[in-house]
Amino acid sequence: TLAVDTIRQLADLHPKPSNVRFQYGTAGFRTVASVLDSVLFRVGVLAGLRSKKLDGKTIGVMVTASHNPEQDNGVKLVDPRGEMLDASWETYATTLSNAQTTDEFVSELQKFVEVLKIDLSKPARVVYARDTRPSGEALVSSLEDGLKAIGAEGRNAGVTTTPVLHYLVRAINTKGTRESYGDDTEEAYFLKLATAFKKLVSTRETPSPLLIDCANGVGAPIATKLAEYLGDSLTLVLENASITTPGALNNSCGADYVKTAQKLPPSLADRLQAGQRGCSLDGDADRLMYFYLDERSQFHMLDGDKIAALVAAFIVELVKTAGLDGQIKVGIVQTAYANGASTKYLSERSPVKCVPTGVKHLHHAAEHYNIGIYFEANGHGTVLFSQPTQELLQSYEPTTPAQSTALEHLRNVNQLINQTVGDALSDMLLVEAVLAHKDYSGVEWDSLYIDLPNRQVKVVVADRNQFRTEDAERRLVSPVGLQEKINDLVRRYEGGRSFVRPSGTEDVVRVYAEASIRAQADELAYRVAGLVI
Ligand code: NG1
Ligand code: ZN
Repeated sequence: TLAVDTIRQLADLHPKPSNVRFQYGTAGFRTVASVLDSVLFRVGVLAGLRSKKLDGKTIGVMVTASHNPEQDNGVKLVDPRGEMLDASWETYATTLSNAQTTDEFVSELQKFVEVLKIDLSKPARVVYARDTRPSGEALVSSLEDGLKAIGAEGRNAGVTTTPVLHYLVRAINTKGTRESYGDDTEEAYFLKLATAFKKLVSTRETPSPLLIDCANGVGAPIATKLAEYLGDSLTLVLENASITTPGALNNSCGADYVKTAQKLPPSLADRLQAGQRGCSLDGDADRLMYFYLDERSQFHMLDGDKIAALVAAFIVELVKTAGLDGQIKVGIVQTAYANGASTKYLSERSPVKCVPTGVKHLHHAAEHYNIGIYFEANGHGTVLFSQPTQELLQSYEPTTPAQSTALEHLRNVNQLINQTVGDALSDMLLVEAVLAHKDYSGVEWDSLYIDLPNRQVKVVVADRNQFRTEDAERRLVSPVGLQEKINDLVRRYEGGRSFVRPSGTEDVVRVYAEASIRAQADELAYRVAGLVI
């Protein structure tokens, strides 16, 4: 049975604020940090139950609010293979977080244990980490109270990136098995990435230094450590690495700023040389945006779609050169936010599937391919090699030197890419490796295809739940009649495309529009926004 007295005592220390409704959304719980104390406690308890339910497998908990402002925080759970929490448990998380009193909380817990048939005698193990947010330390101690309440064994992975935490979860749970993912330490993660990268670029010229905008977040200390492992193979120049300056996190910098403003962070204005490659991480280093300035100091952005195009072309070519194109099918997964030009480019090379926003949708769709490549336009993405494909890469016997080299590269890409979740640093090394192989600068990469001008706007509405979509969020079914009005507008714009959907992470509705001409894309976005209000 549950240790009800202990749970009560500890739960009383973390009362739920009244008048707040929590929701476990696409990125877990995420809101202003000051109201999250009870949520963290309860997530601790829930993580313990999840672990017990899965026979003591280790569950991950990440405390972060990613690209959100510094005063926000959040928490999400990671399942044993390093993937997002199973969707059916999201509802339990929401219910538990909204229990108004300790009594209500305890009775909800008892209900779960019964309904889900959780064997409480099983062990519970949880590994957790946080980003650099000042609110993180106190929230982690609330989480620890939750673990204590349910009797879970906790392992504190300290201040690290979301992808490192996902790596650790998978490494812990696959230790000593055929699917072993590596040692369960941060050092092993760095070594795995750096070793694969060095092998991939060993025959290439050393790339010129890469500037990294760390968003003044946890990417800074982690990239600093990674740089030591990379040695001379790649020089990283870290900018926006002030993790203790109040208010600096994600402020006019980072991957989300670059993607939405479509601008160079002002802090980099005299840091980035013309022609030099630069990239931005977000606040927990799971998103990556590249960019460069041309000779006229014009800013060019290379987003998640451009990364997908670069990586997909490389992998498809390697598979073919290795003589494996009959056996390995490569597929791409995107969302409605993918630039229309990227979808066109990619579908000429591989099957492309469109799924609703949110990593779990992309990840699951990508699992259906032998090699599944997914990237959100905002720079979150990865490449998944199915288990049989990984085994094939190990056992395959090449018949020519060219096949042998391509096979070796594929094996190294498989090691380099973080297959649990989008990982800005792992993705960055993959991009650098491909650029080195292709002898591409930002200019050649950028010219794979020309982005259609596009604009995203947020609209604050009375109730975003009124907005419901179908067809991978490309069409509204509610409010009734609105989609027809959007269609009428879109028809008037050359190359026009627009869609509206409720955000899963903010209390807003998002409008996306693209058109052949910049001014038209902007105008279409604002006019559709006008329909939504
Ligand atoms: P919402 O707020 O549901 O649009 C945003 C991003 C997603 C995803 C999640 C999780 C856009 C348009 N949306 O979701 O792609 O990254 O945050 O962080 O970028
Ligand atoms: Zn993030």
